[in-house]
This record gives sequence, C-alpha cells and structure tokens, in this order.
Amino acid sequence: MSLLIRGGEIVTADRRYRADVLCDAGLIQAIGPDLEAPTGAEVVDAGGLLVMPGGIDPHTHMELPFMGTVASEDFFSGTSAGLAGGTTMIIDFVIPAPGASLLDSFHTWRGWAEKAAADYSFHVAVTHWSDKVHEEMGVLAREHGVNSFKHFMAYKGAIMVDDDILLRSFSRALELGAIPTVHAENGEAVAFMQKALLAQGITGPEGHALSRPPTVEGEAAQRAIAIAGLLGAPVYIVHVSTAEATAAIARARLEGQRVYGEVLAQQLVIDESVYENKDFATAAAYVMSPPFRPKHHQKALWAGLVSGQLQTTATDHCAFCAPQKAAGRDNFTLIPNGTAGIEDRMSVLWHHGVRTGRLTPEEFVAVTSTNTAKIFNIHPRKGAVEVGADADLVLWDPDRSRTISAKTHHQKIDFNVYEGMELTGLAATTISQGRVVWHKGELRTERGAGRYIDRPCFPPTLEALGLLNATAKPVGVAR
Ligand code: URQ
Ligand code: ZN
Ligand code: ZN
Repeated sequence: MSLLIRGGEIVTADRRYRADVLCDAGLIQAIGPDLEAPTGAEVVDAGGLLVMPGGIDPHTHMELPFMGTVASEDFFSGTSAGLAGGTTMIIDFVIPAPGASLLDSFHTWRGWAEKAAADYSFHVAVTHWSDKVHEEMGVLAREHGVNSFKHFMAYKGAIMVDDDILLRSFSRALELGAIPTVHAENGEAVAFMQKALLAQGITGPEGHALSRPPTVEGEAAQRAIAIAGLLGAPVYIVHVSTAEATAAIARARLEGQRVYGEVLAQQLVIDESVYENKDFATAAAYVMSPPFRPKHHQKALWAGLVSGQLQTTATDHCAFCAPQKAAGRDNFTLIPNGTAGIEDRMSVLWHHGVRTGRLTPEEFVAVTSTNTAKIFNIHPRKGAVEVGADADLVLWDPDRSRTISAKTHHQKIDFNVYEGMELTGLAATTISQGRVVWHKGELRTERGAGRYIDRPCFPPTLEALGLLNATAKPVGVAR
C-alpha cells in the first residue's frame, strides 16, 4: 500500500524545503509540492514536522555475549526502541571468540538478527589472525556485503589484538576495499592499571574510570592512525571520548589522511561524576569502555562534531541490567561493560545540538544518518530523502518535549543513562520500508521485518593498487 507524507518540510544533509513524499514498495517514489494521494494510499499529515532520513546507528551490540553474560537487549526489542526514537537502521557487530571462524560467527549473528524490526548490517571483528582469517575476510567482503572490519585494541586476554594483527588486518582490508575500524584503548595499559588499583583496594566502579584515563585512548587512537597511515589505509575510530583522540584525528585529517571519528550521544552529555555515586548499581550502570570523562572532554567532542573532525554519532547500545552488573560488586573489572541509548540518541543530539545552536538541522541529519551511510557505502539507498531511496524516514517534531525514564522507554534494560533529562525534539512518526512503525507514541513494529543490508566494498584506492603493484605480495599482508 502506498503512503503519502503530506505538508512536511524536508530536511536533508544539504538543504531544507517544503514538499510531500510518496512511498510505495518500500521506496521513495516521488517528492514534490501538493502530490496527489493514489487511490487507497495511507496519508500522514506532516504539517509542522520535519521529514528527515531515518537515523542510522553505526554502533550497537544487540544480545552480545560478553564478560560472562549476554546483553539484555535483543535484535527485535532494540530495533523497535530505535524506531521509537527515529533510528531506522543499525550496524551491529559480529565478534568471533578468539580462534573462532569469522564466517561461522557471521552466520550465527545473522540468525540472531532475523527477529529485527528494522534494517541492520554488521561490522565483523578480527579477534585473532591466521590464513583462514585472511581468507574469510575476503569471503565476507566479496560475498556477504561486509565492508568494515573491527579491531579491539582493549580487552586483553579476550578479544584484544596486537599491532602485528592490526598491520596484517588493515592491509587485508585495504586490499579488499573495506574500512578498518578500531576500539582505541591501550589494553596493556588498562590491564596494568586494573591490577594496580585492585592491589590498592580500589574495587568500586570508580576504579573502572581510573584504570582507563584519557591517555589510554589518545595513545591507541594515535597508534591506529599511524598504522593506517603507514599502509595508506583508511581508519574509523569508534566511540571517541577524549580531547586527545579528537586532536589525533583532526591532525591526521589535516595531513590528508582518511580518518573518521564517531562519538556517542552519551559521551556528549554525561561526565565522569556518575562514578562518584555511592549507590553501586547506579555507578555500575555507567560502566562502559571508554568510560565517561571529565567535563572538558565534552567540549572537545562537541567541537570535533561541529567542525566536522568527528563525522558520526552512535550509541554503542550494549545493555546489561542491574543483576548482570552486580557480577562486579567486589571487583570493578568484572562489571559487564556497556550502556544503552538507541532510543534517545536523536533527541539528545537535537536538544543539546540543534536547540543550542551548535548544529544546524542539516548538520543534525548528517551526523545522525547521512555521514554514516556515506562512510559505509550505503548512500543514497540509506541516509537520503530522494526518489529511489529506501523509504526510511522520521517525521521529526522539533518542539515537543519528553522526560527520559527507564519507566517509559522501550529499551530492554532497567536503567536509562539519561534518567530524568527533559529533551525537546522527538520522533512523532517513524517510517521503515514505507510503513508507519511508530506513530504518536504507538509502536507498530513487526518481528522479523528488518532486512540484512549489504554494504559493497569500495573500489581499490591508489594506495592499495600501489601496494599491490609494488611487490609480488602487498606490503604487510603476510599470510
Ligand atoms: O567495547 C565495546 O564497544 C563493546 C564491548 C560494548 N561495551 C562497552 O563498554 N563499550
Ligand atoms: Zn568498544
Ligand atoms: Zn561497541
């Protein structure tokens, strides 16, 4: 059935203008003033609302097995909560256990995600190295639409990889036309600091932040950028949380290196004082890596976002409830790392970004949707309001307010990091594949309606071609 969105103002990453939008067969079919409603069409009144590309969250972990437990949010509930907040697509992560097949793990995650209510894709993590990993990266890139490979520089003894693997994997990604992404924290330093703090008797959640000071991120970000630069590979730094990493990205970009930075909505508005809370459950609820930072880092992150040095916003939605967090009651290193936020990201960015004048509405669209679509090569299918694009749209009410609470959110977690915050700007209606799935507070999501979205690799860059031609075997791509 066709859907006519009437009377709204379209806002894209480039411009804003008054026009109607006609959707059918999951796609945008027509855009223009005063469109006729086809017979039988559903008509949604968008008067006074902004018609924007649905948000894309490039960093989520639905039902992730991690630190001895499994994230409480599953692919259906998490994507439904995202739709309630205006996010119409997620890019989640396949994280193979060290030694496990990347391809088998990919198929496992694909099975879990079949219940999703909205479209999804996967970054695949390289958590060890072997000839088989080298080969499977090729299969994933060429046959399964994976154009991004993740590397954890933290989590020693678990999924952390060393510089040798970064060099081999970044080279392989470059060769394939895929983009390496990194969780940039020096895992050796974290392990060392954790031991020292526990030895001093510091066991509470405050120890988590103390064990991962900003330097730990700044150094790792610089190292990942240097390794990528050595190879001529692009690199995407996830959940940038510090002035140090933001500066490292800006420096590299100024020198012409293709480096991207992602910032979490949570990190833009929450600071490290949350760890001072005497209530363990509350402080532990904020334990995530990298941790929340002293306030001045937020100023640097906003400056990075406003100046274009940081290109995307995400949530790293990785939900653990209080009973799960309690595993670290007597030892902060055992608290499952992760916070949630997929439902509130866009309202946080509108309230603290657009309403404060930091971002224009167009820039809001860029950092919540379009930039991610471009970086991961799914634009203009996603992140666009144009004929032929997927009909993933949010009808945004720029003036309506809501108070955030775990009591009313749709996320499957017993805590909300924004609890009590009043935010202005919300999704009045969300449209996924041309269907109204969220309207005036009512979720109409369908389990399994989400599709896996292929993300084609990029054409080989000159560096890659150069590397390939320079020697019989590309430099650094050791078997
Ligand atoms: O490190 C990540 O991104 C995953 C494991 C989620 N947890 C977290 O604390 N960020
Ligand atoms: Zn991470
Ligand atoms: Zn993550």
